[in-house]
Amino acid sequence: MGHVDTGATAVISDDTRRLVARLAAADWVVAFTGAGVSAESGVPTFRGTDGIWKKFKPEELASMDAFMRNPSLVWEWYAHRKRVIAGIQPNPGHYALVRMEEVFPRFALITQNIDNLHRRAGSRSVHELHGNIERNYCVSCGKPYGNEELLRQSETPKCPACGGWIRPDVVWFGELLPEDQWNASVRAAESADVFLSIGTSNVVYPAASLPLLAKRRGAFLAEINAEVTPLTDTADVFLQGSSGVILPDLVASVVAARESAERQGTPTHT
Ligand code: BV8
Ligand code: ZN
Repeated sequence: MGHVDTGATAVISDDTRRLVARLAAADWVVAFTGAGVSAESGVPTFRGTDGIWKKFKPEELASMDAFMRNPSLVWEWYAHRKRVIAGIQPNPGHYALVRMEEVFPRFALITQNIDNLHRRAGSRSVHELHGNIERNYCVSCGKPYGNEELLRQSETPKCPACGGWIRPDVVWFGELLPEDQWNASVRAAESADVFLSIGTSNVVYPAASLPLLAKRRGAFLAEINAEVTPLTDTADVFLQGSSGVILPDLVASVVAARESAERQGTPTHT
């Protein structure tokens, strides 16, 4: 971790040292994120103490059946999340991932988050596995709609073109993931030198199969998370803590390691 002169020497764990060394020599790096990355921005997670799924059952709100059963209830729930997300900012964890895109020759960011905070922070190559809460479309004619006009309406919005219900462009349980985003994510996982699983409980599929695929294909698998998950035993290293604290330090150490490798003329990546 970047050496902070507090008089006390920052204790660098062995896992961190190994990850910095791997990242310093990496050509292809993939980051895979979940709600934990946005927690420090104020976005409630799903399974955390005040998690969304503690209050509501996923199948009651995040499924087509639920929407068809009660469009207003489901829309109101997403309208509430849209307003919360519109009022918050990315955190240092998001910005560290933007920096990674500049540091590594090849980098991909795969996210389960629908909050658009990675893009708002400046990340460019973002694969959105579960959609984006800033987009909407008509379930009947597919016409796209932005949040602006819809959130102004008091009642549950209907499509002016065909009268169909308008839904958020997110992936609900039982629905297939967007093919282009999924295929690009599989390709990235298969070619990664280092695969970082960050702020996710790794329980929702098929997303949670990506870290396992990367490991099977020889990637060095690192997990950065506030608590252990079903993936922790499979990971080569586990950095426990807050992504908004760990990621900026990690990037600073990797940049320092790559620069000193460059100065010694040792190739930074194989
Ligand atoms: C599908 C969008 C094909 C909507 C979401 C195989 C086995 C078992 C079940 C299945 C399976 N295959 C399919 C299923 C069913 C289902 C599934 O996986 N169910 C689970 C619950 C068992 N999957 C599906 O339905 C998928 N579709 O399979 O289609 C198909 C089609 C027809 C018929 C059959 C199959 C679609 C899944 C996508 C659903 N949509 N989101 C919305 O958001 O409203 S999922 C949603 O929940 C998120 O996108 C995310 O994926 C998931 C939440 O997980 P996380 O993001 O990880 O958040 P969580 O709170 O759980 O964890 C946060 C972690 O961060 C914690 O560990 C915490 O410790 C840590 N943390 C907290 N703060 C910090 C931190 N870490 C670091 N720093 C911090 N500051
Ligand atoms: Zn329509």
